[in-house]
Amino acid sequence: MNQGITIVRQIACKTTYRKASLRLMTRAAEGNIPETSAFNRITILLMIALLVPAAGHGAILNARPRADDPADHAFPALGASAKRQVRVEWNRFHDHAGLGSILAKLNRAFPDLTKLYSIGKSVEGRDLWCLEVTARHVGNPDRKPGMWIDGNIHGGEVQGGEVVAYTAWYLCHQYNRLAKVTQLLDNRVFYLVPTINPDARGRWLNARKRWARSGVKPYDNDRDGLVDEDDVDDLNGDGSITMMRIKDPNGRYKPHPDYAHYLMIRVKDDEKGEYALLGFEGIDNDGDGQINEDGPGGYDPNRNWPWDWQPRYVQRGSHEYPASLPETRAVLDFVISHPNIAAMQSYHNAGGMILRPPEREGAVMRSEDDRVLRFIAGKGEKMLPYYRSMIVYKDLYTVWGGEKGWFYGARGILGFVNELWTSKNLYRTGERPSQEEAGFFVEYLLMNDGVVEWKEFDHPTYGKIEIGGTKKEWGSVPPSFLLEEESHRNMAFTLYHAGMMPSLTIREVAVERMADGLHKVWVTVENSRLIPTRTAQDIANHISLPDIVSLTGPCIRVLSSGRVTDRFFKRVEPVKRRPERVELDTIGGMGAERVQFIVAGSGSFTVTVDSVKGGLLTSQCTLP
Ligand SMILES: [Ca+2]
Ligand SMILES: [Ca+2]
Ligand SMILES: [Ca+2]
Ligand SMILES: [Ca+2]
Ligand SMILES: [Zn+2]
Repeated sequence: MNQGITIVRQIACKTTYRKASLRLMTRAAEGNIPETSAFNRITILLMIALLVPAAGHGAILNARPRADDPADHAFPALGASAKRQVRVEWNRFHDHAGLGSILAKLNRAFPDLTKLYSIGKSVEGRDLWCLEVTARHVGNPDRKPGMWIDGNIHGGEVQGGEVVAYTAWYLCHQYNRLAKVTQLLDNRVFYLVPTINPDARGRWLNARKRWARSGVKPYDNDRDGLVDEDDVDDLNGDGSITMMRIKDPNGRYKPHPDYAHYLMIRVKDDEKGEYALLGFEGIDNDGDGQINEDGPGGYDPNRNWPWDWQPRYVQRGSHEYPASLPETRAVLDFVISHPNIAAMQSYHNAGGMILRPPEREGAVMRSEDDRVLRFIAGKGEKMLPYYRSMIVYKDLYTVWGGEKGWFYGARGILGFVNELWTSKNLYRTGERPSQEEAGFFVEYLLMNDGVVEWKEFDHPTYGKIEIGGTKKEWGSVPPSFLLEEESHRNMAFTLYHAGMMPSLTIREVAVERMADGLHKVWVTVENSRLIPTRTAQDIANHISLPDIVSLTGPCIRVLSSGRVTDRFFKRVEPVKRRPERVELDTIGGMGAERVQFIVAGSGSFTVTVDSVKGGLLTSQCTLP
């Protein structure tokens, strides 16, 4: 019989592998192999040769790799170290408690680099957690140039939270490993607040709300005297708010022929439709003849800032008055009490934009400041594929009372809003994908994850309808496997920006002997970064205190002093009173300022540079 073939068939099945080989071994040992053709005999001998070692160590056949943590056996790809004191999966979204626990773990693992506190509370009493990250043992953290970074002011724009938390995680783990990060934390302080709208973040993530731009302070959107009385409803109870449609021969929609399970398209102008769309899942909860007209909140936290604020008849969503929301108020108080903040970054989504003020036509933006912002944004365009550097009012739309407008206008702080994620990243062709290309992505790369198949439902108002379509996660946030990339690239842009905050050194203290026992002391203070200690907006409006260069010594008296306006012709603009200190408007980006003191006396003296946004520096010298 055809024994050889039988055996081959048996060993193809893992579980019978050992049995077959043992049976064969036994038969071979007994010399009991049946007569077969020469071909089969060779096959059998070959099989025996292959099976002998396996039979001799039967245990190997049941062996499995140890099921310990693969991370313990992992090698780092470039970009992040293998040593991860705090392990976080960066391919998912965390709720407020999740983000908080990441910060708490970082704080516990890196006490020398972090301080964790709440800057205030949300409407529902959630803490706005801030992780302060800096090398706490190097210099005074409060005197380092600071960068404010927040995310998620619009509750549904969740990935901003992940980018900020990733930034905290990355900075902590790369300190003392990458020189660039070490330098940043030695010389700068980061105020990282992953979410400044935790209530609505939670609603988007957990309650499956479709839109959660607003915070959750009760608000009567339709002015009927009832507050938040008609939110969307998860009618089919699947945990997601999707769309409603109704069969209608006069409707203007039909299912896409190739992606019918999720994509509805408009029919051609001369084509008959099959369906009418009825908006998001919901019923008329209050019987006013409208569906989903007044959900929780219903304002826009990014229109509530006390700069260029306008009431709701000019700016929709601005809420009752500037900073009427506790979250806005908490950020304002923090920023005002931290005048060392010299840069800001806020994360929204989506669209792939690096947005800078002005936010309305005619609003202030001084050309010196714009030049700096433009340069930094230009770097960002190279770091962030398909992101574009844009001006809010010109390239997007008008915003009254926006956050970054306030940072610049009221505080003189340069900053950006990044609109995270662009669908151009689905295929990286630089083109926005067509409906069909998006459908292809959903079907073949996401295996239809995020799609709810259309199913019939009996609606109290509409009658027989269908519910289905895509879940909220499709479209404005990246899929899991692209989320970490988005976080890293945006963080890298922000760290570049942080690196451009002023960096001061007392380059030179030159002493020159004069007549009558007097000395002339020249101090050169250098700013080796792009951002000035005080922006043009700051100087023009006296927002922060001027930079002060002073000279003191136990046996020294300063007779006169001034800013050197021309170092070659030695022109000096003298100070009128208190000659021991010279006030400077700013120390420009990639530039230097010189100050002259005429002093009497002898012995040691100290030169101090006290810059609100540039830090506190001293230099000890002695008169010859
Ligand atoms: Ca209402
Ligand atoms: Ca409302
Ligand atoms: Ca549903
Ligand atoms: Ca209603
Ligand atoms: Zn937004």
